[in-house]
Amino acid sequence: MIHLNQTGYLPDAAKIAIITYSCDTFLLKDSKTGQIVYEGATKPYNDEKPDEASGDIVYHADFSSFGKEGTYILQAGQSVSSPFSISRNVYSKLKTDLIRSYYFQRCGCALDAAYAGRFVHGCCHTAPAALFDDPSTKLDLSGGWHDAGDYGRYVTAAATALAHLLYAFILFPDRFLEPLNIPESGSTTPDLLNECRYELEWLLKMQRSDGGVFHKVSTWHHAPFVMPEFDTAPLYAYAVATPATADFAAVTALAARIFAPYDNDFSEKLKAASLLSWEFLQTHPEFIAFSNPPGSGTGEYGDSSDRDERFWAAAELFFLTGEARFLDSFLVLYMEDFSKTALGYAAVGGFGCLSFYINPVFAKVPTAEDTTAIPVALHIPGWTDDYIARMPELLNIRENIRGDFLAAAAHRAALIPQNAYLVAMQKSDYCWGSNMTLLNNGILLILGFLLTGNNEYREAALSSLHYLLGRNATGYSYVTGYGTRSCRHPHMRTVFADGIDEPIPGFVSGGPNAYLSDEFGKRHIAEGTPPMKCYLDEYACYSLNEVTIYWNSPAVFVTAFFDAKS
Ligand code: 9MR
Ligand code: ZN
Repeated sequence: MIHLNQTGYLPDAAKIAIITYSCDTFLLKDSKTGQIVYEGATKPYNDEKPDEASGDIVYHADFSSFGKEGTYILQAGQSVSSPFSISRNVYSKLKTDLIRSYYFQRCGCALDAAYAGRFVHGCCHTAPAALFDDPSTKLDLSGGWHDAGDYGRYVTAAATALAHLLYAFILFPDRFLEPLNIPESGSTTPDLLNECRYELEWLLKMQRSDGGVFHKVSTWHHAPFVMPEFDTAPLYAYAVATPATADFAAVTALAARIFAPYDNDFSEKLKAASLLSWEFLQTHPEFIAFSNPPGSGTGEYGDSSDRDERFWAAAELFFLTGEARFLDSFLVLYMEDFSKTALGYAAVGGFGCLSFYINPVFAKVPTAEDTTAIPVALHIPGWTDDYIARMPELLNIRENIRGDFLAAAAHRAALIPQNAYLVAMQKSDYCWGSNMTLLNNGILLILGFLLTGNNEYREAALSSLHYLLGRNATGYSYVTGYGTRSCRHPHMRTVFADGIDEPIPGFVSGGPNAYLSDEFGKRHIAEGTPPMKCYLDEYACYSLNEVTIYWNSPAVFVTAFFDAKS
């Protein structure tokens, strides 16, 4: 087969297709006219030795120097590739659909045909939730986004998705100006923020009056494969936990800062909620973990520490309020031993560092010559003379943060030439939700580029998109609706039950998982299958083919970065 990015390539970027059979030359043809536009020789990868991650012996067809916009197919021997585009806007529509996926995950309302087209659903999950420890107490926890293929709503997962989306907005605000055709479109607030607000309004309901935050609201077991309005089992507000509480404090502070110019009242509400959760964390310095009550079966989202979540909250509250107590906590926690580059749902240290690094109090004015300056255009209060005196100390921390991000980017970039599919992944990365690792690597590589101006990092980041969109050993594009061979049967209740053949477009599948954690996968994937091939496009495969809000969000970050308008 010929594996390439089935959506396509930017004109100025490297363009390499991967061929899994022996051939010497290849042709690039205009997909409509059949006219040959480019010819080249293939290059055997690694002396025709099988690749560890995929098991494949491959040949690379490099047509990087061809940059004319159009739609093409690549032919090598008798086989032809999927058609793909070369265009400056090649990721625009994809970016929009990746963001619109959040509208399709809205809970607590009906999806209207005006916005959802064929993919409507009725109003769901509006019944009050019973407090798990005291079921006679009922709470309104309606709203927010369904987490994934299931209908649970989980705070740490929500905070992660919001973090990817909101930091992308801070870094590249000009990529989020197009209307998304959601109910709030037409307001003066960018639609990405309107969509995030839907989640934030729900998040605010998850806070208890003492500032503690419920870990999740869900039924006792996952629903059967029915549309959400038919999932009427009782809802529970599960226990308060400190990772959820600290994530809540972090992301509401971040959102308060971002929403201030658009809606001051909402911003103030977010700020007050964030401060209240911070107070809870101060009176509960101990780690309050969450684990599923015995016999229950919805998502657990366990964690082994809350130090990184507290760290992220301290960073955001410092930049929101300018108060020294938050800076002091941030500096103490920074010295502790947790990943400073992780951007996941259990490890969030990277969000705290990113927040600190990109804050405008440190930013230089960007110029054409100096690509290391990061453009940020948000209002930040509280920068006083005291901090100017502490600047050398802060700049020192910032330099360390830069070093950590660069080390992570360099480590990831170095993996690319070591595997046949030229992706920044190692064997152990092919676990449940491997596409999140893939896309978070894309973010780290984008940061590598922004911090150095080194184009190799930009190319390396693109390799994550190429893999996601088809240049991988299964040949699937892991985004529904994108590519001629994209996944069509994601483990997603709405997509299964809506009676429509096509999946809703714009959802990222979890991707290959060598640990095969679901029954169908275990039965149908042979032992010893190389990790990159441990994938099936099957509804039953929740450990290979589910979707989640925090797998779409790093994809939004990466596509938004590459969707530059100039
Ligand atoms: O994404 C999560 C993955 O990293 C874990 O290995 C897995 C098992 O604990 O859970 C995944 O999260 C699922 C969550 O628990 C419930 N909603 C769907 C999520 C994706 O499969
Ligand atoms: Zn719902």
